[in-house]
Amino acid sequence: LSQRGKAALSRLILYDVANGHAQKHVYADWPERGTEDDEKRALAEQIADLDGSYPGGLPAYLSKAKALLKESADGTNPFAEFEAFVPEGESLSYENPDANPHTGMTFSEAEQAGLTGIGDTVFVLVAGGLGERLGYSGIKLSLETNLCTNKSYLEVYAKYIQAMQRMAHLKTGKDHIRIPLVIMTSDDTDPLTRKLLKDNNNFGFEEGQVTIVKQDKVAALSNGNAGLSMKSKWKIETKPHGHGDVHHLLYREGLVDHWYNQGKKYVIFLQDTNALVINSVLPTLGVSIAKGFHMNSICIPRLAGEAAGAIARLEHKTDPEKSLVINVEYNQLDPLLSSQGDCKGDVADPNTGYSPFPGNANNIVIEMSAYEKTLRGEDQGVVIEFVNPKYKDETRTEFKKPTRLECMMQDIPKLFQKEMGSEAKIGFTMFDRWFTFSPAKNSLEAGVEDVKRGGKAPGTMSSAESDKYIQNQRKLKMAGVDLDVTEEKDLVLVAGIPVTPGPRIILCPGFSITQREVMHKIHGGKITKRSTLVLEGEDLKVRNLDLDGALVIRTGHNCDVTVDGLVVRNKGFELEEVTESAAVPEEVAIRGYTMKKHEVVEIVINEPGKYFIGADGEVKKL
Ligand code: UPG
Repeated sequence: LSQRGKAALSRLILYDVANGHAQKHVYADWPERGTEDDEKRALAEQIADLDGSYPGGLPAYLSKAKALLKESADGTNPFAEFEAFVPEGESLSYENPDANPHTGMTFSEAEQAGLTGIGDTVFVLVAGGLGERLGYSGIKLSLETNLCTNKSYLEVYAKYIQAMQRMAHLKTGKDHIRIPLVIMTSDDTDPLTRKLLKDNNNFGFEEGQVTIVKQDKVAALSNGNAGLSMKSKWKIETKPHGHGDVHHLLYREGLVDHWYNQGKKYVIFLQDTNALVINSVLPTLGVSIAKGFHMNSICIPRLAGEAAGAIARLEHKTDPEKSLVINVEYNQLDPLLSSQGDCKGDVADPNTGYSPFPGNANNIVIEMSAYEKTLRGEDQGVVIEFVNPKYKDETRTEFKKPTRLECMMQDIPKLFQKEMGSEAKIGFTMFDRWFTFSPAKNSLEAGVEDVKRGGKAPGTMSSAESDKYIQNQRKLKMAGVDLDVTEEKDLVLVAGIPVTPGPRIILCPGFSITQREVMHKIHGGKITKRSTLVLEGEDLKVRNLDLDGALVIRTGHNCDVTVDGLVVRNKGFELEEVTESAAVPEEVAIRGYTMKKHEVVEIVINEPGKYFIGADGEVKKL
């Protein structure tokens, strides 16, 4: 055995001998020297890897697991000492011109406040999860957000961050603003994430601007004594540890320290498949700056029973110092609310139709100095873990399948509280659902079942795409364009999922992010329901457009383009439902349709200059 293998194995044996021999099956009864030596070596190396990647090593992992598994078997209620209340937070609505009473800012002012700070931020994209629920075997970041531009989730986030650099420069006058992006991958997603970046020239990021950190899996456990689960005689089974790994990883890799020393002010956490969230980042940051929040979670009205966590104020029954505002995960909310208050569980408030608790979009804005200080604490960013075994029967002794410790990134408030006490300012900001939240998480089949049961948020690839169009309909409507905004009653079923009949509108991040920009760049005009419109270009203005068909306008850097009175008539694009899902690639099957591009007017201008496009669509250089 290698030195490190031998050392790690000895540590495991010493721990196990003193703690009940739950791991004997791993190291006892090894055949004598000369037999299966390579296998022994490989196992010892794996033990050393597991030991090295967990703070405190494998013994720390196993003893935590044993304690948590005992609590789980005993049916201990993790919230026994707390009572859950609906917390008070900030709220902002794109369509509401009034100021938020707490911050004194309107929606647009919050965006502009966010712009003053966005150049000093860092983005972290947690993307270690596999699309198991989605029924997709590739990486979720590679999925197309919509079939008009075919841009992937990763490309949308990348272009958004790059647009933020440009806008931060315009707002602050600072030159060469570079916003770093960290992507957390796992063994399941790492090679394909790297390939996606490489195949697309890093989506326009500069050399060194994107960092990939990979989370490690943890050992799987086969019984209530935290016995290690063996995949084979010489291999320990491993499983993902959850997105909570991100904090310790950023700390361990020295990134937080580095950013702090560079003067970066905020870290913004994104998830893999919610393209709408980029709308809410700037105003949330604006609120964080105005209120001095150390942590600010993006929230939306939550549907009762939805697979989205709830932000709750947990009041400790005896020690107010321990009370905190934190996410209660969706699988824990119903048991918690069934044992407290009116004991009705996770049900809707009849007045609003939503859960009274804000829904957690799980996009978090964290202030850097508080983050750095917290991560330097004894837990080193290791957030509290939990265990969620599925038991074979009521005796709660045997598992249906091996389990493991898990952790979630939104549990960081507990560490803030530990390191900063009552100084920690934890808040959240609520936005409209249409504006902020429509992730692609579920397979088409699961989505269809949900819709049949009356569900309003199937969370499929198709509902995510449809919600993206609807969001842009609403933005253009507000900018004075005559078009139909799809309401719930107008949705049409495609492959069993209610989607917008159109118009399908994509405003690329490079075209507009802020309300001020949309209002400035778009003016008047009309768009029919069957139409498709794609706008991309930092200095593109579209006035009095008359669209019945498909139109794509893309303009490059330093191209000042005004379109006024353009009339477009063509066959446009059309959705075609897939009837035989077995015969099409997985990414088509999970959506349930393809986009037939019959006819389109495409205007592409890349040569710097000033241009005008009138009714006939002719491009005139001025
Ligand atoms: N992820 C990792 N590593 C893991 C597991 C997940 O990076 O080991 C990533 C994953 O790629 C995704 C994110 O973490 O970007 C969230 O994972 P997902 O499986 O989509 O989470 P959910 O169980 O749907 O729940 C999360 C939050 C919940 C919130 C919801 C909003 O835990 O509180 O309401 O996302 O979509």
